[in-house]
Amino acid sequence: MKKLGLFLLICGLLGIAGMASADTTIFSENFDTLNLGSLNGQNGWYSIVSGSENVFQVQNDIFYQGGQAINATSSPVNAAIVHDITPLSQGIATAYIRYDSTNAAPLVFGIRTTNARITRIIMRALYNEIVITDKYHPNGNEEGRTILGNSNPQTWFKVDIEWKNGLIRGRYNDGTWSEWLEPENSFTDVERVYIGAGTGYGIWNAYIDDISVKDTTPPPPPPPPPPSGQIITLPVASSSDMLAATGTLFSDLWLIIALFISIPLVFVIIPMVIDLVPADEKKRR
Ligand SMILES: [Ca+2]
Repeated sequence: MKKLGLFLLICGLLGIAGMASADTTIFSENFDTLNLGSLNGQNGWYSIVSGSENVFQVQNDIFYQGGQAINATSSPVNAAIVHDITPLSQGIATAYIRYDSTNAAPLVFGIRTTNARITRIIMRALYNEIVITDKYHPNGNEEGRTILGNSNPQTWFKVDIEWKNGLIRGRYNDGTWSEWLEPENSFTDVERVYIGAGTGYGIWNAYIDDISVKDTTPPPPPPPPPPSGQIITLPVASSSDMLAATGTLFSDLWLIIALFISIPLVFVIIPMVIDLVPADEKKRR
């Protein structure tokens, strides 16, 4: 029973190890242990837009989980703050977003390379709408926006961005994924996640919490089995075959015994008999 238990334990551990190799979380941020106040400079987050360093604030009034989240405050410019991640050609970035009035400024969650934006999910409070973009559209037109779903104020919702083979797609509240989109800025690896906020709005009660990034690269295929020869199937001997084989063995034994007897007869006994013949007899011959 002990051996059986050990066997099952090893199987269980191998199973757990196998599960861990798929969809590994490579980055997560819940903001719960950061100091209240500006996010810029804390835990690897840094602003990439001059003049927006203090737009994103750690606060503990409204949060999705833990006890703290980020609130976007008034900004004189379109703000962006980023966190570097291990470059990843295939993955899913997830965040939870909320706004408390339809006048809230747009809040953005997105992925980037070091040098350029790839895509972003925009919370458009004015329209109770969540969209993903594949074009920059600096003039604010609707081109390059795909609606993922309709949202509601004062309700946390989940957004996902998936990327693979240079394409991106989005999902709202675990619903249906959008189609795969080709972003205006091509990319090989995602290198940063970022939070953004638009300027020109008077209300800034938008929040973001619980950001994570998963590596969805499939595990490498198992190595091929070592080369092996042809599998030989040995015939199973019947009882009659066994008896016949036993008979052959005994007849062989008798042959061996006869040889053992005849060898001394030829080489020892016969010469002895010859030597017993008298010498004169030999001469006579
Ligand atoms: Ca939190």
